[in-house]
Amino acid sequence: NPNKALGPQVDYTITGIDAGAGIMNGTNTALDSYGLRDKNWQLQTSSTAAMTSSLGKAVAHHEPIVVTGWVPHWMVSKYNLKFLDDPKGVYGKSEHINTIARKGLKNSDPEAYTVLDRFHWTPDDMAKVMMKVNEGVDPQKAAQEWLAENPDHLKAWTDSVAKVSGKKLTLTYVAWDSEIASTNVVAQTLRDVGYDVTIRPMEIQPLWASVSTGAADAMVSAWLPNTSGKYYDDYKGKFDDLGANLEGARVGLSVPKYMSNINSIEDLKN
Ligand code: PBE
Repeated sequence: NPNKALGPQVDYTITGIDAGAGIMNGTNTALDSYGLRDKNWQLQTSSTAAMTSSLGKAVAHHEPIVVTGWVPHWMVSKYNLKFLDDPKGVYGKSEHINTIARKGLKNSDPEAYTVLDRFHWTPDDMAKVMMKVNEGVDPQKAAQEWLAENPDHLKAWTDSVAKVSGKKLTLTYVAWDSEIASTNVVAQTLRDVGYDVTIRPMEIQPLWASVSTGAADAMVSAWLPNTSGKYYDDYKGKFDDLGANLEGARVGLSVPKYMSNINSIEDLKN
């Protein structure tokens, strides 16, 4: 019922994801900055899978729901979501995703370094791989399929890079849908050059520690400047920042478009 206050209809709850995600920190800040805590709003910790499942149920019944949302992600098109305006700028404007390598990779593995340095794609590209995985395709297979469908990208990233034979390389990532997609695509590209690539999922803090200590070779999961900014600052000077592999990402609070009266985070207070 769009004429009834939203809070009681959703138990004053924002449905979130895993506790370590940057978007959860951002949302806790938003609860304070917008005075939502005083109005009994709370952020529920869960996982991306549990959140998108709740979202799917709410949308099926045309019920209100407020979630932590971001792009690129298939949930936006599948469930027809909109971002709530953030007049206080808690979540920042747009985010980019950077590639971070261990110090010394450039010298020990110039071929891998070159591929990682060149790796760059668009939110649309990433969304296509995510969509395949969401439809049930194994992530490695989805990456292989996408590369076969996008030979120009594979060529641009590997052109005139010398082949190596079975050198070992470890990429770390957090098992968010976006990073499952990007990490598998980069791993597959590096395999094309002859690397024996292992990808290893972990929590966000160990992810940054892994490349900063040299335990892992690289990762392509650095959402910046806000979302992973704390880790970037904590480990600064201990890794090589190869720059953005994707621009035009965004994080914030999202609701289905049918919630026509809710357009700003401020509207949650009414
Ligand atoms: N995310 C997806 C992550 C980064 C990738 C937006 C859920 C986060 O730290 O919030």
